[in-house]
Amino acid sequence: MRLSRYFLPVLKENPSEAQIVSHRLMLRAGMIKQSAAGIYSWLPLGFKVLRKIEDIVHEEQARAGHIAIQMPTLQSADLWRESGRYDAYGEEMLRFQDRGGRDMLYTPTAEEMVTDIFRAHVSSYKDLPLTLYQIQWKFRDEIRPRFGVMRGREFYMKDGYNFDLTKEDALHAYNRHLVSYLRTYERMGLQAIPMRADSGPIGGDDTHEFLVLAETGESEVFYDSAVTDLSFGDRAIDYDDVAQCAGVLEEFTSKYARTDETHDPALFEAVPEERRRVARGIEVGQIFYFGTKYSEAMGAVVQGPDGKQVPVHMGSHGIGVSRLLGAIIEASHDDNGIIWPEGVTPFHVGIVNLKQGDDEADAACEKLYKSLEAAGLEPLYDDRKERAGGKFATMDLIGLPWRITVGPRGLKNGVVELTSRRTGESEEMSPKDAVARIIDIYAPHKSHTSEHWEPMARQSFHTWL
Ligand code: 5CA
Repeated sequence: MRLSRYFLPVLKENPSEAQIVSHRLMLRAGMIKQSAAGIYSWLPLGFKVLRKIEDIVHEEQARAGHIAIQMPTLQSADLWRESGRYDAYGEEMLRFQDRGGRDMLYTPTAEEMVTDIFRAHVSSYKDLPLTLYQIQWKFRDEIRPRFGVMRGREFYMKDGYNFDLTKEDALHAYNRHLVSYLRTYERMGLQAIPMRADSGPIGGDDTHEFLVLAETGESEVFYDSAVTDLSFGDRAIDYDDVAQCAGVLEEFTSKYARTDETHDPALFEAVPEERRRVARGIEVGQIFYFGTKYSEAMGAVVQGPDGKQVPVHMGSHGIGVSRLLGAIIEASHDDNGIIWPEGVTPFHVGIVNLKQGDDEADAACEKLYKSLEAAGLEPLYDDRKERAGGKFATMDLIGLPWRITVGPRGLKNGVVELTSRRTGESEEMSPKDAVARIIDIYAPHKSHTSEHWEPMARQSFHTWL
């Protein structure tokens, strides 16, 4: 993309309504525009990152054997009356009537809808296990929408639902989700710690929230600092292997880590004092096992191996896809702007032409741009007739992890400058070497760390459906 032809409405001033850094930077970098309280339009740069995050979620769900569907945002109240949640959900649910006077709602979550699909089409244990998921807009009429996309009223969520014959099988589905979430967040450059939590209106006893530590987080959290030493890394995992998934759960959840809702001061005391931490966190996901709560209420039964009809065991599993943009920025920024992890960056590399209009500089930039595109990468070329300082400030603000700077002086010596946004370190090299370095940074074989994770393929997320 050439910046002169892009739509990147960056703001010079700090927007006064933004209380936390991620909200401020998303507005300043022209990623979102508020249209009503807690409701946003996604502008090109924000939309691109949202799609990158969505891609990773789809890839990791596919890897775990989960199957994508799409359910409607507008749902009939009747389904929710069957589960008893139409009355129980309260004021967070947006309700309205269609022209025929039928009660409708905008989906805040989709346990009822997915259970209805299941009971219409599945009648035998032979079709189990089954996990269906979607990535879809949700609406919750939060009392205090705030912090931009962090607590929206309309927000984008991955919600998955497992159907299993036995509690044991459903707990394997729970563990499988926990493992796939660890991978998912690490690929986004995040450490999200699974913490024992409270189930709220979804119901059930077994639930973990995934929290990203950040001073601006809305949840108070209590944990053993040993949990922050854990990383999933690039370990091979067989999602059908019950013992392996249980082993990962044990590794990541056996140390003390709880939100304020489930905090137990007596148990916390047992953690060695120097490892006790009280901090704040952003909830970026939650997994639940709730047994037969919905299947019994809604008649989602299958014929078991013994011929008897039994209600299926279920759980639901959510990732706050739109909230993740805020969480990633809270975890990765500096005074000059955002620092995107490679896994989610909207463009792989920025090209800054220090002297637009200079024949040699223009030609060198064009060549870099075309070589990077030919390698399947997306460069953002700042080809505007602006002074260098302004160009650097924009690149720093929007946070591309790598920048190639091209100027007539360097070109005289046959070099351009490659700069890391994270460390600020620059290196001079030939344009050819700079291209090779960028290709190498994003190459599939660099799958060994969370920042250089191998995408399953370089296609769009539609591949995973
Ligand atoms: N049905 C279950 C699992 S699919 C469910 O709804 N879980 S949830 O309520 O925990 O939501 C899942 C995730 O969505 C949360 O962990 C959080 O990251 C995100 N989320 C929830 N409410 C909001 C909100 N108002 N704004 C942005 N993200 C939100």
